[in-house]
Amino acid sequence: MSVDELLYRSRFGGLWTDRRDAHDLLEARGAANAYNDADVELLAHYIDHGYVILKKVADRAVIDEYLAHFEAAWDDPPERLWLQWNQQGLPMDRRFYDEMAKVGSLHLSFDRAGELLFPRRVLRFLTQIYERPPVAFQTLTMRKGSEETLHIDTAPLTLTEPMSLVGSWMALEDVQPGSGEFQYIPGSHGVLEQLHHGTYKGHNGDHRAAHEVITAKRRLCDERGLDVQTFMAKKGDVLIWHGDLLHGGAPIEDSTTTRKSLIAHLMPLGVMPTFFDFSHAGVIAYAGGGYTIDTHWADMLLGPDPTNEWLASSDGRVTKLWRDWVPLSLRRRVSPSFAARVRQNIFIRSRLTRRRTLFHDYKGS
Ligand SMILES: O=C(O)CCC(=O)C(=O)O
Repeated sequence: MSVDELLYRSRFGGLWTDRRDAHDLLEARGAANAYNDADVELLAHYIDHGYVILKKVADRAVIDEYLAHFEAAWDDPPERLWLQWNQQGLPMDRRFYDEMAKVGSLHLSFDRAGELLFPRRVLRFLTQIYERPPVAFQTLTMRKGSEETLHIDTAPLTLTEPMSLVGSWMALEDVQPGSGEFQYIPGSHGVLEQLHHGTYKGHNGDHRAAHEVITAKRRLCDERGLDVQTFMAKKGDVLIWHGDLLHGGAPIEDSTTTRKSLIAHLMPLGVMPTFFDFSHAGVIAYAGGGYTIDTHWADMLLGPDPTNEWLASSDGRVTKLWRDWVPLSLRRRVSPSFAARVRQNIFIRSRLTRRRTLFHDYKGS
């Protein structure tokens, strides 16, 4: 057994909250007044159960503004806005208004995105587990429940530090019973780690291997008596979950209901997603704290337009850190199946943007 395996539950290391001695660290830090009592309680809960619920943390006025922006986007979408529907990436279109569609990174065109994604208590908690500033690398905004089967995010959303992945789910309205509530299995992050083909943290597009990992994880949860819980959230409540926590959306029993929600997928500053070629993306700092990846990387290639809404909504600092930071060797080390998936994604994306020529440099690497 390697030193890392002794120190961490995962063979891929993790945050300090993933260490086997996390409770000792927490106790020592609490005693040194690094955290207040409420912090200690939340952090201990996160270590043991792999999630925390922060009630009424988001400003309702900001949520209402975001919902108005979301509503308007169906008829007049911001440039390049896309959605996921039925496993496909498609341009935003009102045809999907009443469907189970996930709208990607709408926050980039929203003036108050920093306030929405990083309410004070959310920012505090993320900064405590990361010990670095948090970065939202992707958001998904939904009108309806996803009916997504229980899964773990570390499988599709690979990062240079795979175990630093965290999700946040915000209720944009009070959740109604039967609306396809967000579900999760407390403690499922802590069962014996299951890897794809016994080796990979990410599934790299191999859905059969992903299914095997989920099935094995669920069996381990059953053996431990870990049960599915439902998040009956009120507007403005946020649930933050560990990348290895099983979660998903319950079946929709009442199709007349909406379940407006916002997911952010997060990592610490300095980490890099590897499930997609983000090497041209910049990072935007929000005035109140926290960052986002600017996924309008095509704009970065062409030169950012300072009048862009997304740029105006930040404090104006757009850094090329991302591009400079990524070692060029990284892209040469990806497995063939991962590279194939990247190319497939690039093709889908390029059909959306009709700018295929922008990607020739990746293919050449
Ligand atoms: O909001 C939900 O229903 C869960 C969605 C989810 O986990 C996902 O999009 O990966």
